[in-house]
Amino acid sequence: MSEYTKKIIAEVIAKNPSEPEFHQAVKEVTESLDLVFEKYPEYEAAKILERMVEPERTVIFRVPWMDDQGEFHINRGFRIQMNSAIGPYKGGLRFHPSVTMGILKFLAFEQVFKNSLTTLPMGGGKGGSDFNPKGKSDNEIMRFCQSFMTELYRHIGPNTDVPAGDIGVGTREIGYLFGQYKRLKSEFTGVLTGKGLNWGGSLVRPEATGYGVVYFTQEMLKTKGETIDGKSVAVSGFGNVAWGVVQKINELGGKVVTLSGPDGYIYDHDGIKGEKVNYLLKLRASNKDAVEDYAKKYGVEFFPGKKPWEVKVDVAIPSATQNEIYVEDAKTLVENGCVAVCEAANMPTTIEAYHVFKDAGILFGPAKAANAGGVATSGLEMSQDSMRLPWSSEEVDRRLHEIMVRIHNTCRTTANRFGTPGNLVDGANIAGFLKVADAMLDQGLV
Ligand code: 2IT
Repeated sequence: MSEYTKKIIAEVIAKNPSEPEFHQAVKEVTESLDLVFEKYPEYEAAKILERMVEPERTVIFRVPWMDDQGEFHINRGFRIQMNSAIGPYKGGLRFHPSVTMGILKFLAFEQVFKNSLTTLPMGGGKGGSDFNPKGKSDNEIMRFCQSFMTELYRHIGPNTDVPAGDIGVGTREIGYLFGQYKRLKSEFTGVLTGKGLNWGGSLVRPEATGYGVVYFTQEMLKTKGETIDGKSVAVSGFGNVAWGVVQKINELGGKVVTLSGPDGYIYDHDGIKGEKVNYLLKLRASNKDAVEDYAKKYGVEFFPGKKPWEVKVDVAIPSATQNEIYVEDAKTLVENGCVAVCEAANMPTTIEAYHVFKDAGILFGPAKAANAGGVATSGLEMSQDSMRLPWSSEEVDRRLHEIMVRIHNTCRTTANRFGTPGNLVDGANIAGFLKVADAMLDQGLV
């Protein structure tokens, strides 16, 4: 790393001392950007990266709500408006007890690069709350969402900032949030994405992140003359993203043999297919945040407290959350003959574990490129909302597929151009950066 980027990282750590995930995300991007700064000194001169690590705005607010027994609860709500150089802030809301400023800043930072890669006009943002949906009733979720929006509404808007879902926020939560926004503003607009189909949502948005990851994996495999057909796949998580991944892998002739939750992982030798796929939606809606029920229901093995990376598979698609693949997991996957890892969750691989994959020379799809199909389809939802004209699922899926092929191409050609052929991490970081950085230069001191 250059002295310049080392200095930036030291400053980020000093200024944000209790945000290790944010440090990690900045480090990971910065490892690639030295290649840019050497070639184009104008970005360093204009302190573009120093600006990009500082959010344009952050909002923290109190979210008071009452449970079904009448007890008061206070949670913390956040929205990080990271970068609006190429469009309105765009990014999901995460409801999970692990949510802190540092987690959301890492996600917002990643989102800036990801949204840039989609080719659609979206800036980057992220938000959420430390609210834990586990064990909550539907009414409790609704009251929480209404209270959350009662503050958030003044900071967002269809041309300002357009939130969506993330962990703990699906169509149900988006519905309650949207309903409250509409009451407060007397406005029916595309202020959120991931909406229901009857009220401005887009076909294929629920599946889009998972589909996009598999399209991206398909493109990676193609460069080695391989396909998904006949491949065994380990998936972690069991939520919305995993659900989409499983469907598309099945469609393309692959077999997903694992899923995981905070409680452990399940191994289904026959593959997760047929009605088992939609059972994932029930697991998620149950608010139990556990995967063991799958093993009980379908009589397959459950490994408590373990992660699926010990299973011998051809492809790994981490789809749960950040930092779920460590060095030891990476080594095991490589030793077991895994040929491709594609990140469906945000930052599931630690920097050290990524270096294991890189040194082994296996295919690696970084999240900000590989999982961009979710937010890209949110962008397509925004287009449909603006036109007030819904597209067919074929139309949306065709555009999503095209976007994923294009992102993969961009990552490859950018990696070539900067002298790291085949390195999609460098390609994604650099291509994502350049578009935003150039827009910032064009707009002056912003
Ligand atoms: O991490 C992500 O890209 C998302 N949670 C989706 C964001 C969006 O605005 O659709």
